Amino acid sequence: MTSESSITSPAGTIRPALTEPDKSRWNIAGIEALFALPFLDLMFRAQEVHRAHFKAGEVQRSTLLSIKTGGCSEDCGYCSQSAHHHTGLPREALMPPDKVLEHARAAKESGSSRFCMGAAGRSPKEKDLAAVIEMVSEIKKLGLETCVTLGMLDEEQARRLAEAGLDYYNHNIDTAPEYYGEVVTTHTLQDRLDTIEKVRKAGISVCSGGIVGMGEGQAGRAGLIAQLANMEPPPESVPINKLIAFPGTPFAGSESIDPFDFARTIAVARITMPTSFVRLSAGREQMSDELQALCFMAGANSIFYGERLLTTGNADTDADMRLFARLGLVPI
Ligand code: SAM
Ligand code: DTB
Ligand code: SF4
Repeated sequence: MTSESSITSPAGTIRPALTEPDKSRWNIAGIEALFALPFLDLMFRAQEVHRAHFKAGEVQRSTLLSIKTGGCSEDCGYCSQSAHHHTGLPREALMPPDKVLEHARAAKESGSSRFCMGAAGRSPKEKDLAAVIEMVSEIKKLGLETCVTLGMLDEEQARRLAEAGLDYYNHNIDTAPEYYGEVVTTHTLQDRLDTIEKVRKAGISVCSGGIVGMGEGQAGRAGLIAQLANMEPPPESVPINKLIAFPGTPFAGSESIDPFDFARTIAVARITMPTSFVRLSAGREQMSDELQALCFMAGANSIFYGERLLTTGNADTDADMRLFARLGLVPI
């Protein structure tokens, strides 16, 4: 529950004063009120919260690699890797550990602090999990943090990953509870929450966020953020992805989200999850430098760094470092 009262902003306009939540519970109305703030007020609030919890300007970098691509049994409407859609994406078996390690070394060299490995699929097969466990322990030796995203896990699988030293497990809730069934039908939001719970119990940090730009509207974005912010505790890492409208997927024709609404989503994530890293994730390649700068202003303090995401391109690393220099951002 948020506490609200009316105060006069320095500019003289009346705006709701939304304090940080009591006992870390946020209700939808409180989150919608944040979205409804005048843009500059919202940005100001997000900066205040950001600076109270993080060093301003420091941005963490994670490099992503698809270690098993395509042919997925699930029907997530945004995903190029679902076998339900006709995206023409070639299916690739699990990448051998030595090749994954080569990519991890290159990521370390480029300055990334975390190496994230993504595998398509509803849940990992035993043979693949054993290989991923080997990858995690080898990559840890390079001095990189590790993150994997392998779909749904059972308790034993989560325990084994934790034992290998896995730092983060990525499992996005993707959209608001009310909108989930419009996006995926082969599993439920509750399935995703159950896996997150098992990951948390195993002692692995949680990376969970969502996608905006799938026609969810502001109410949908508020629902997504409420679900994340009310986790106890909220995910340590919160990726906010801008839909990459992949040809052949049901969401290919989605209308692009207004850039200011995208920045608003980042700001609301920052305010409601003050101690989480908020990652400006998919979609950066299509964003202007100015929109990215606004997102950093809004409290984003992490990016995917490297030429590729999973099946699509990412912003160029040289361009990223030029942008960091122009903005005085400090890569960590
Ligand atoms: N199969 C695993 C899973 O579903 O968790 C891991 C891979 S899945 C591709 C990881 C996340 O990537 C999704 O949950 C979604 O948030 C994001 N993603 C996938 N396709 C995307 C797209 N076209 N645009 C933006 N984000 C996307
Ligand atoms: C996340 O939230 N975004 C990443 C990562 N976690 C696994 C994936 C983005 C995928 C973008 C579309 C693609 O490259 O296939
Ligand atoms: Fe499969 Fe994950 Fe893509 Fe859904 S998001 S279709 S589970 S790879």
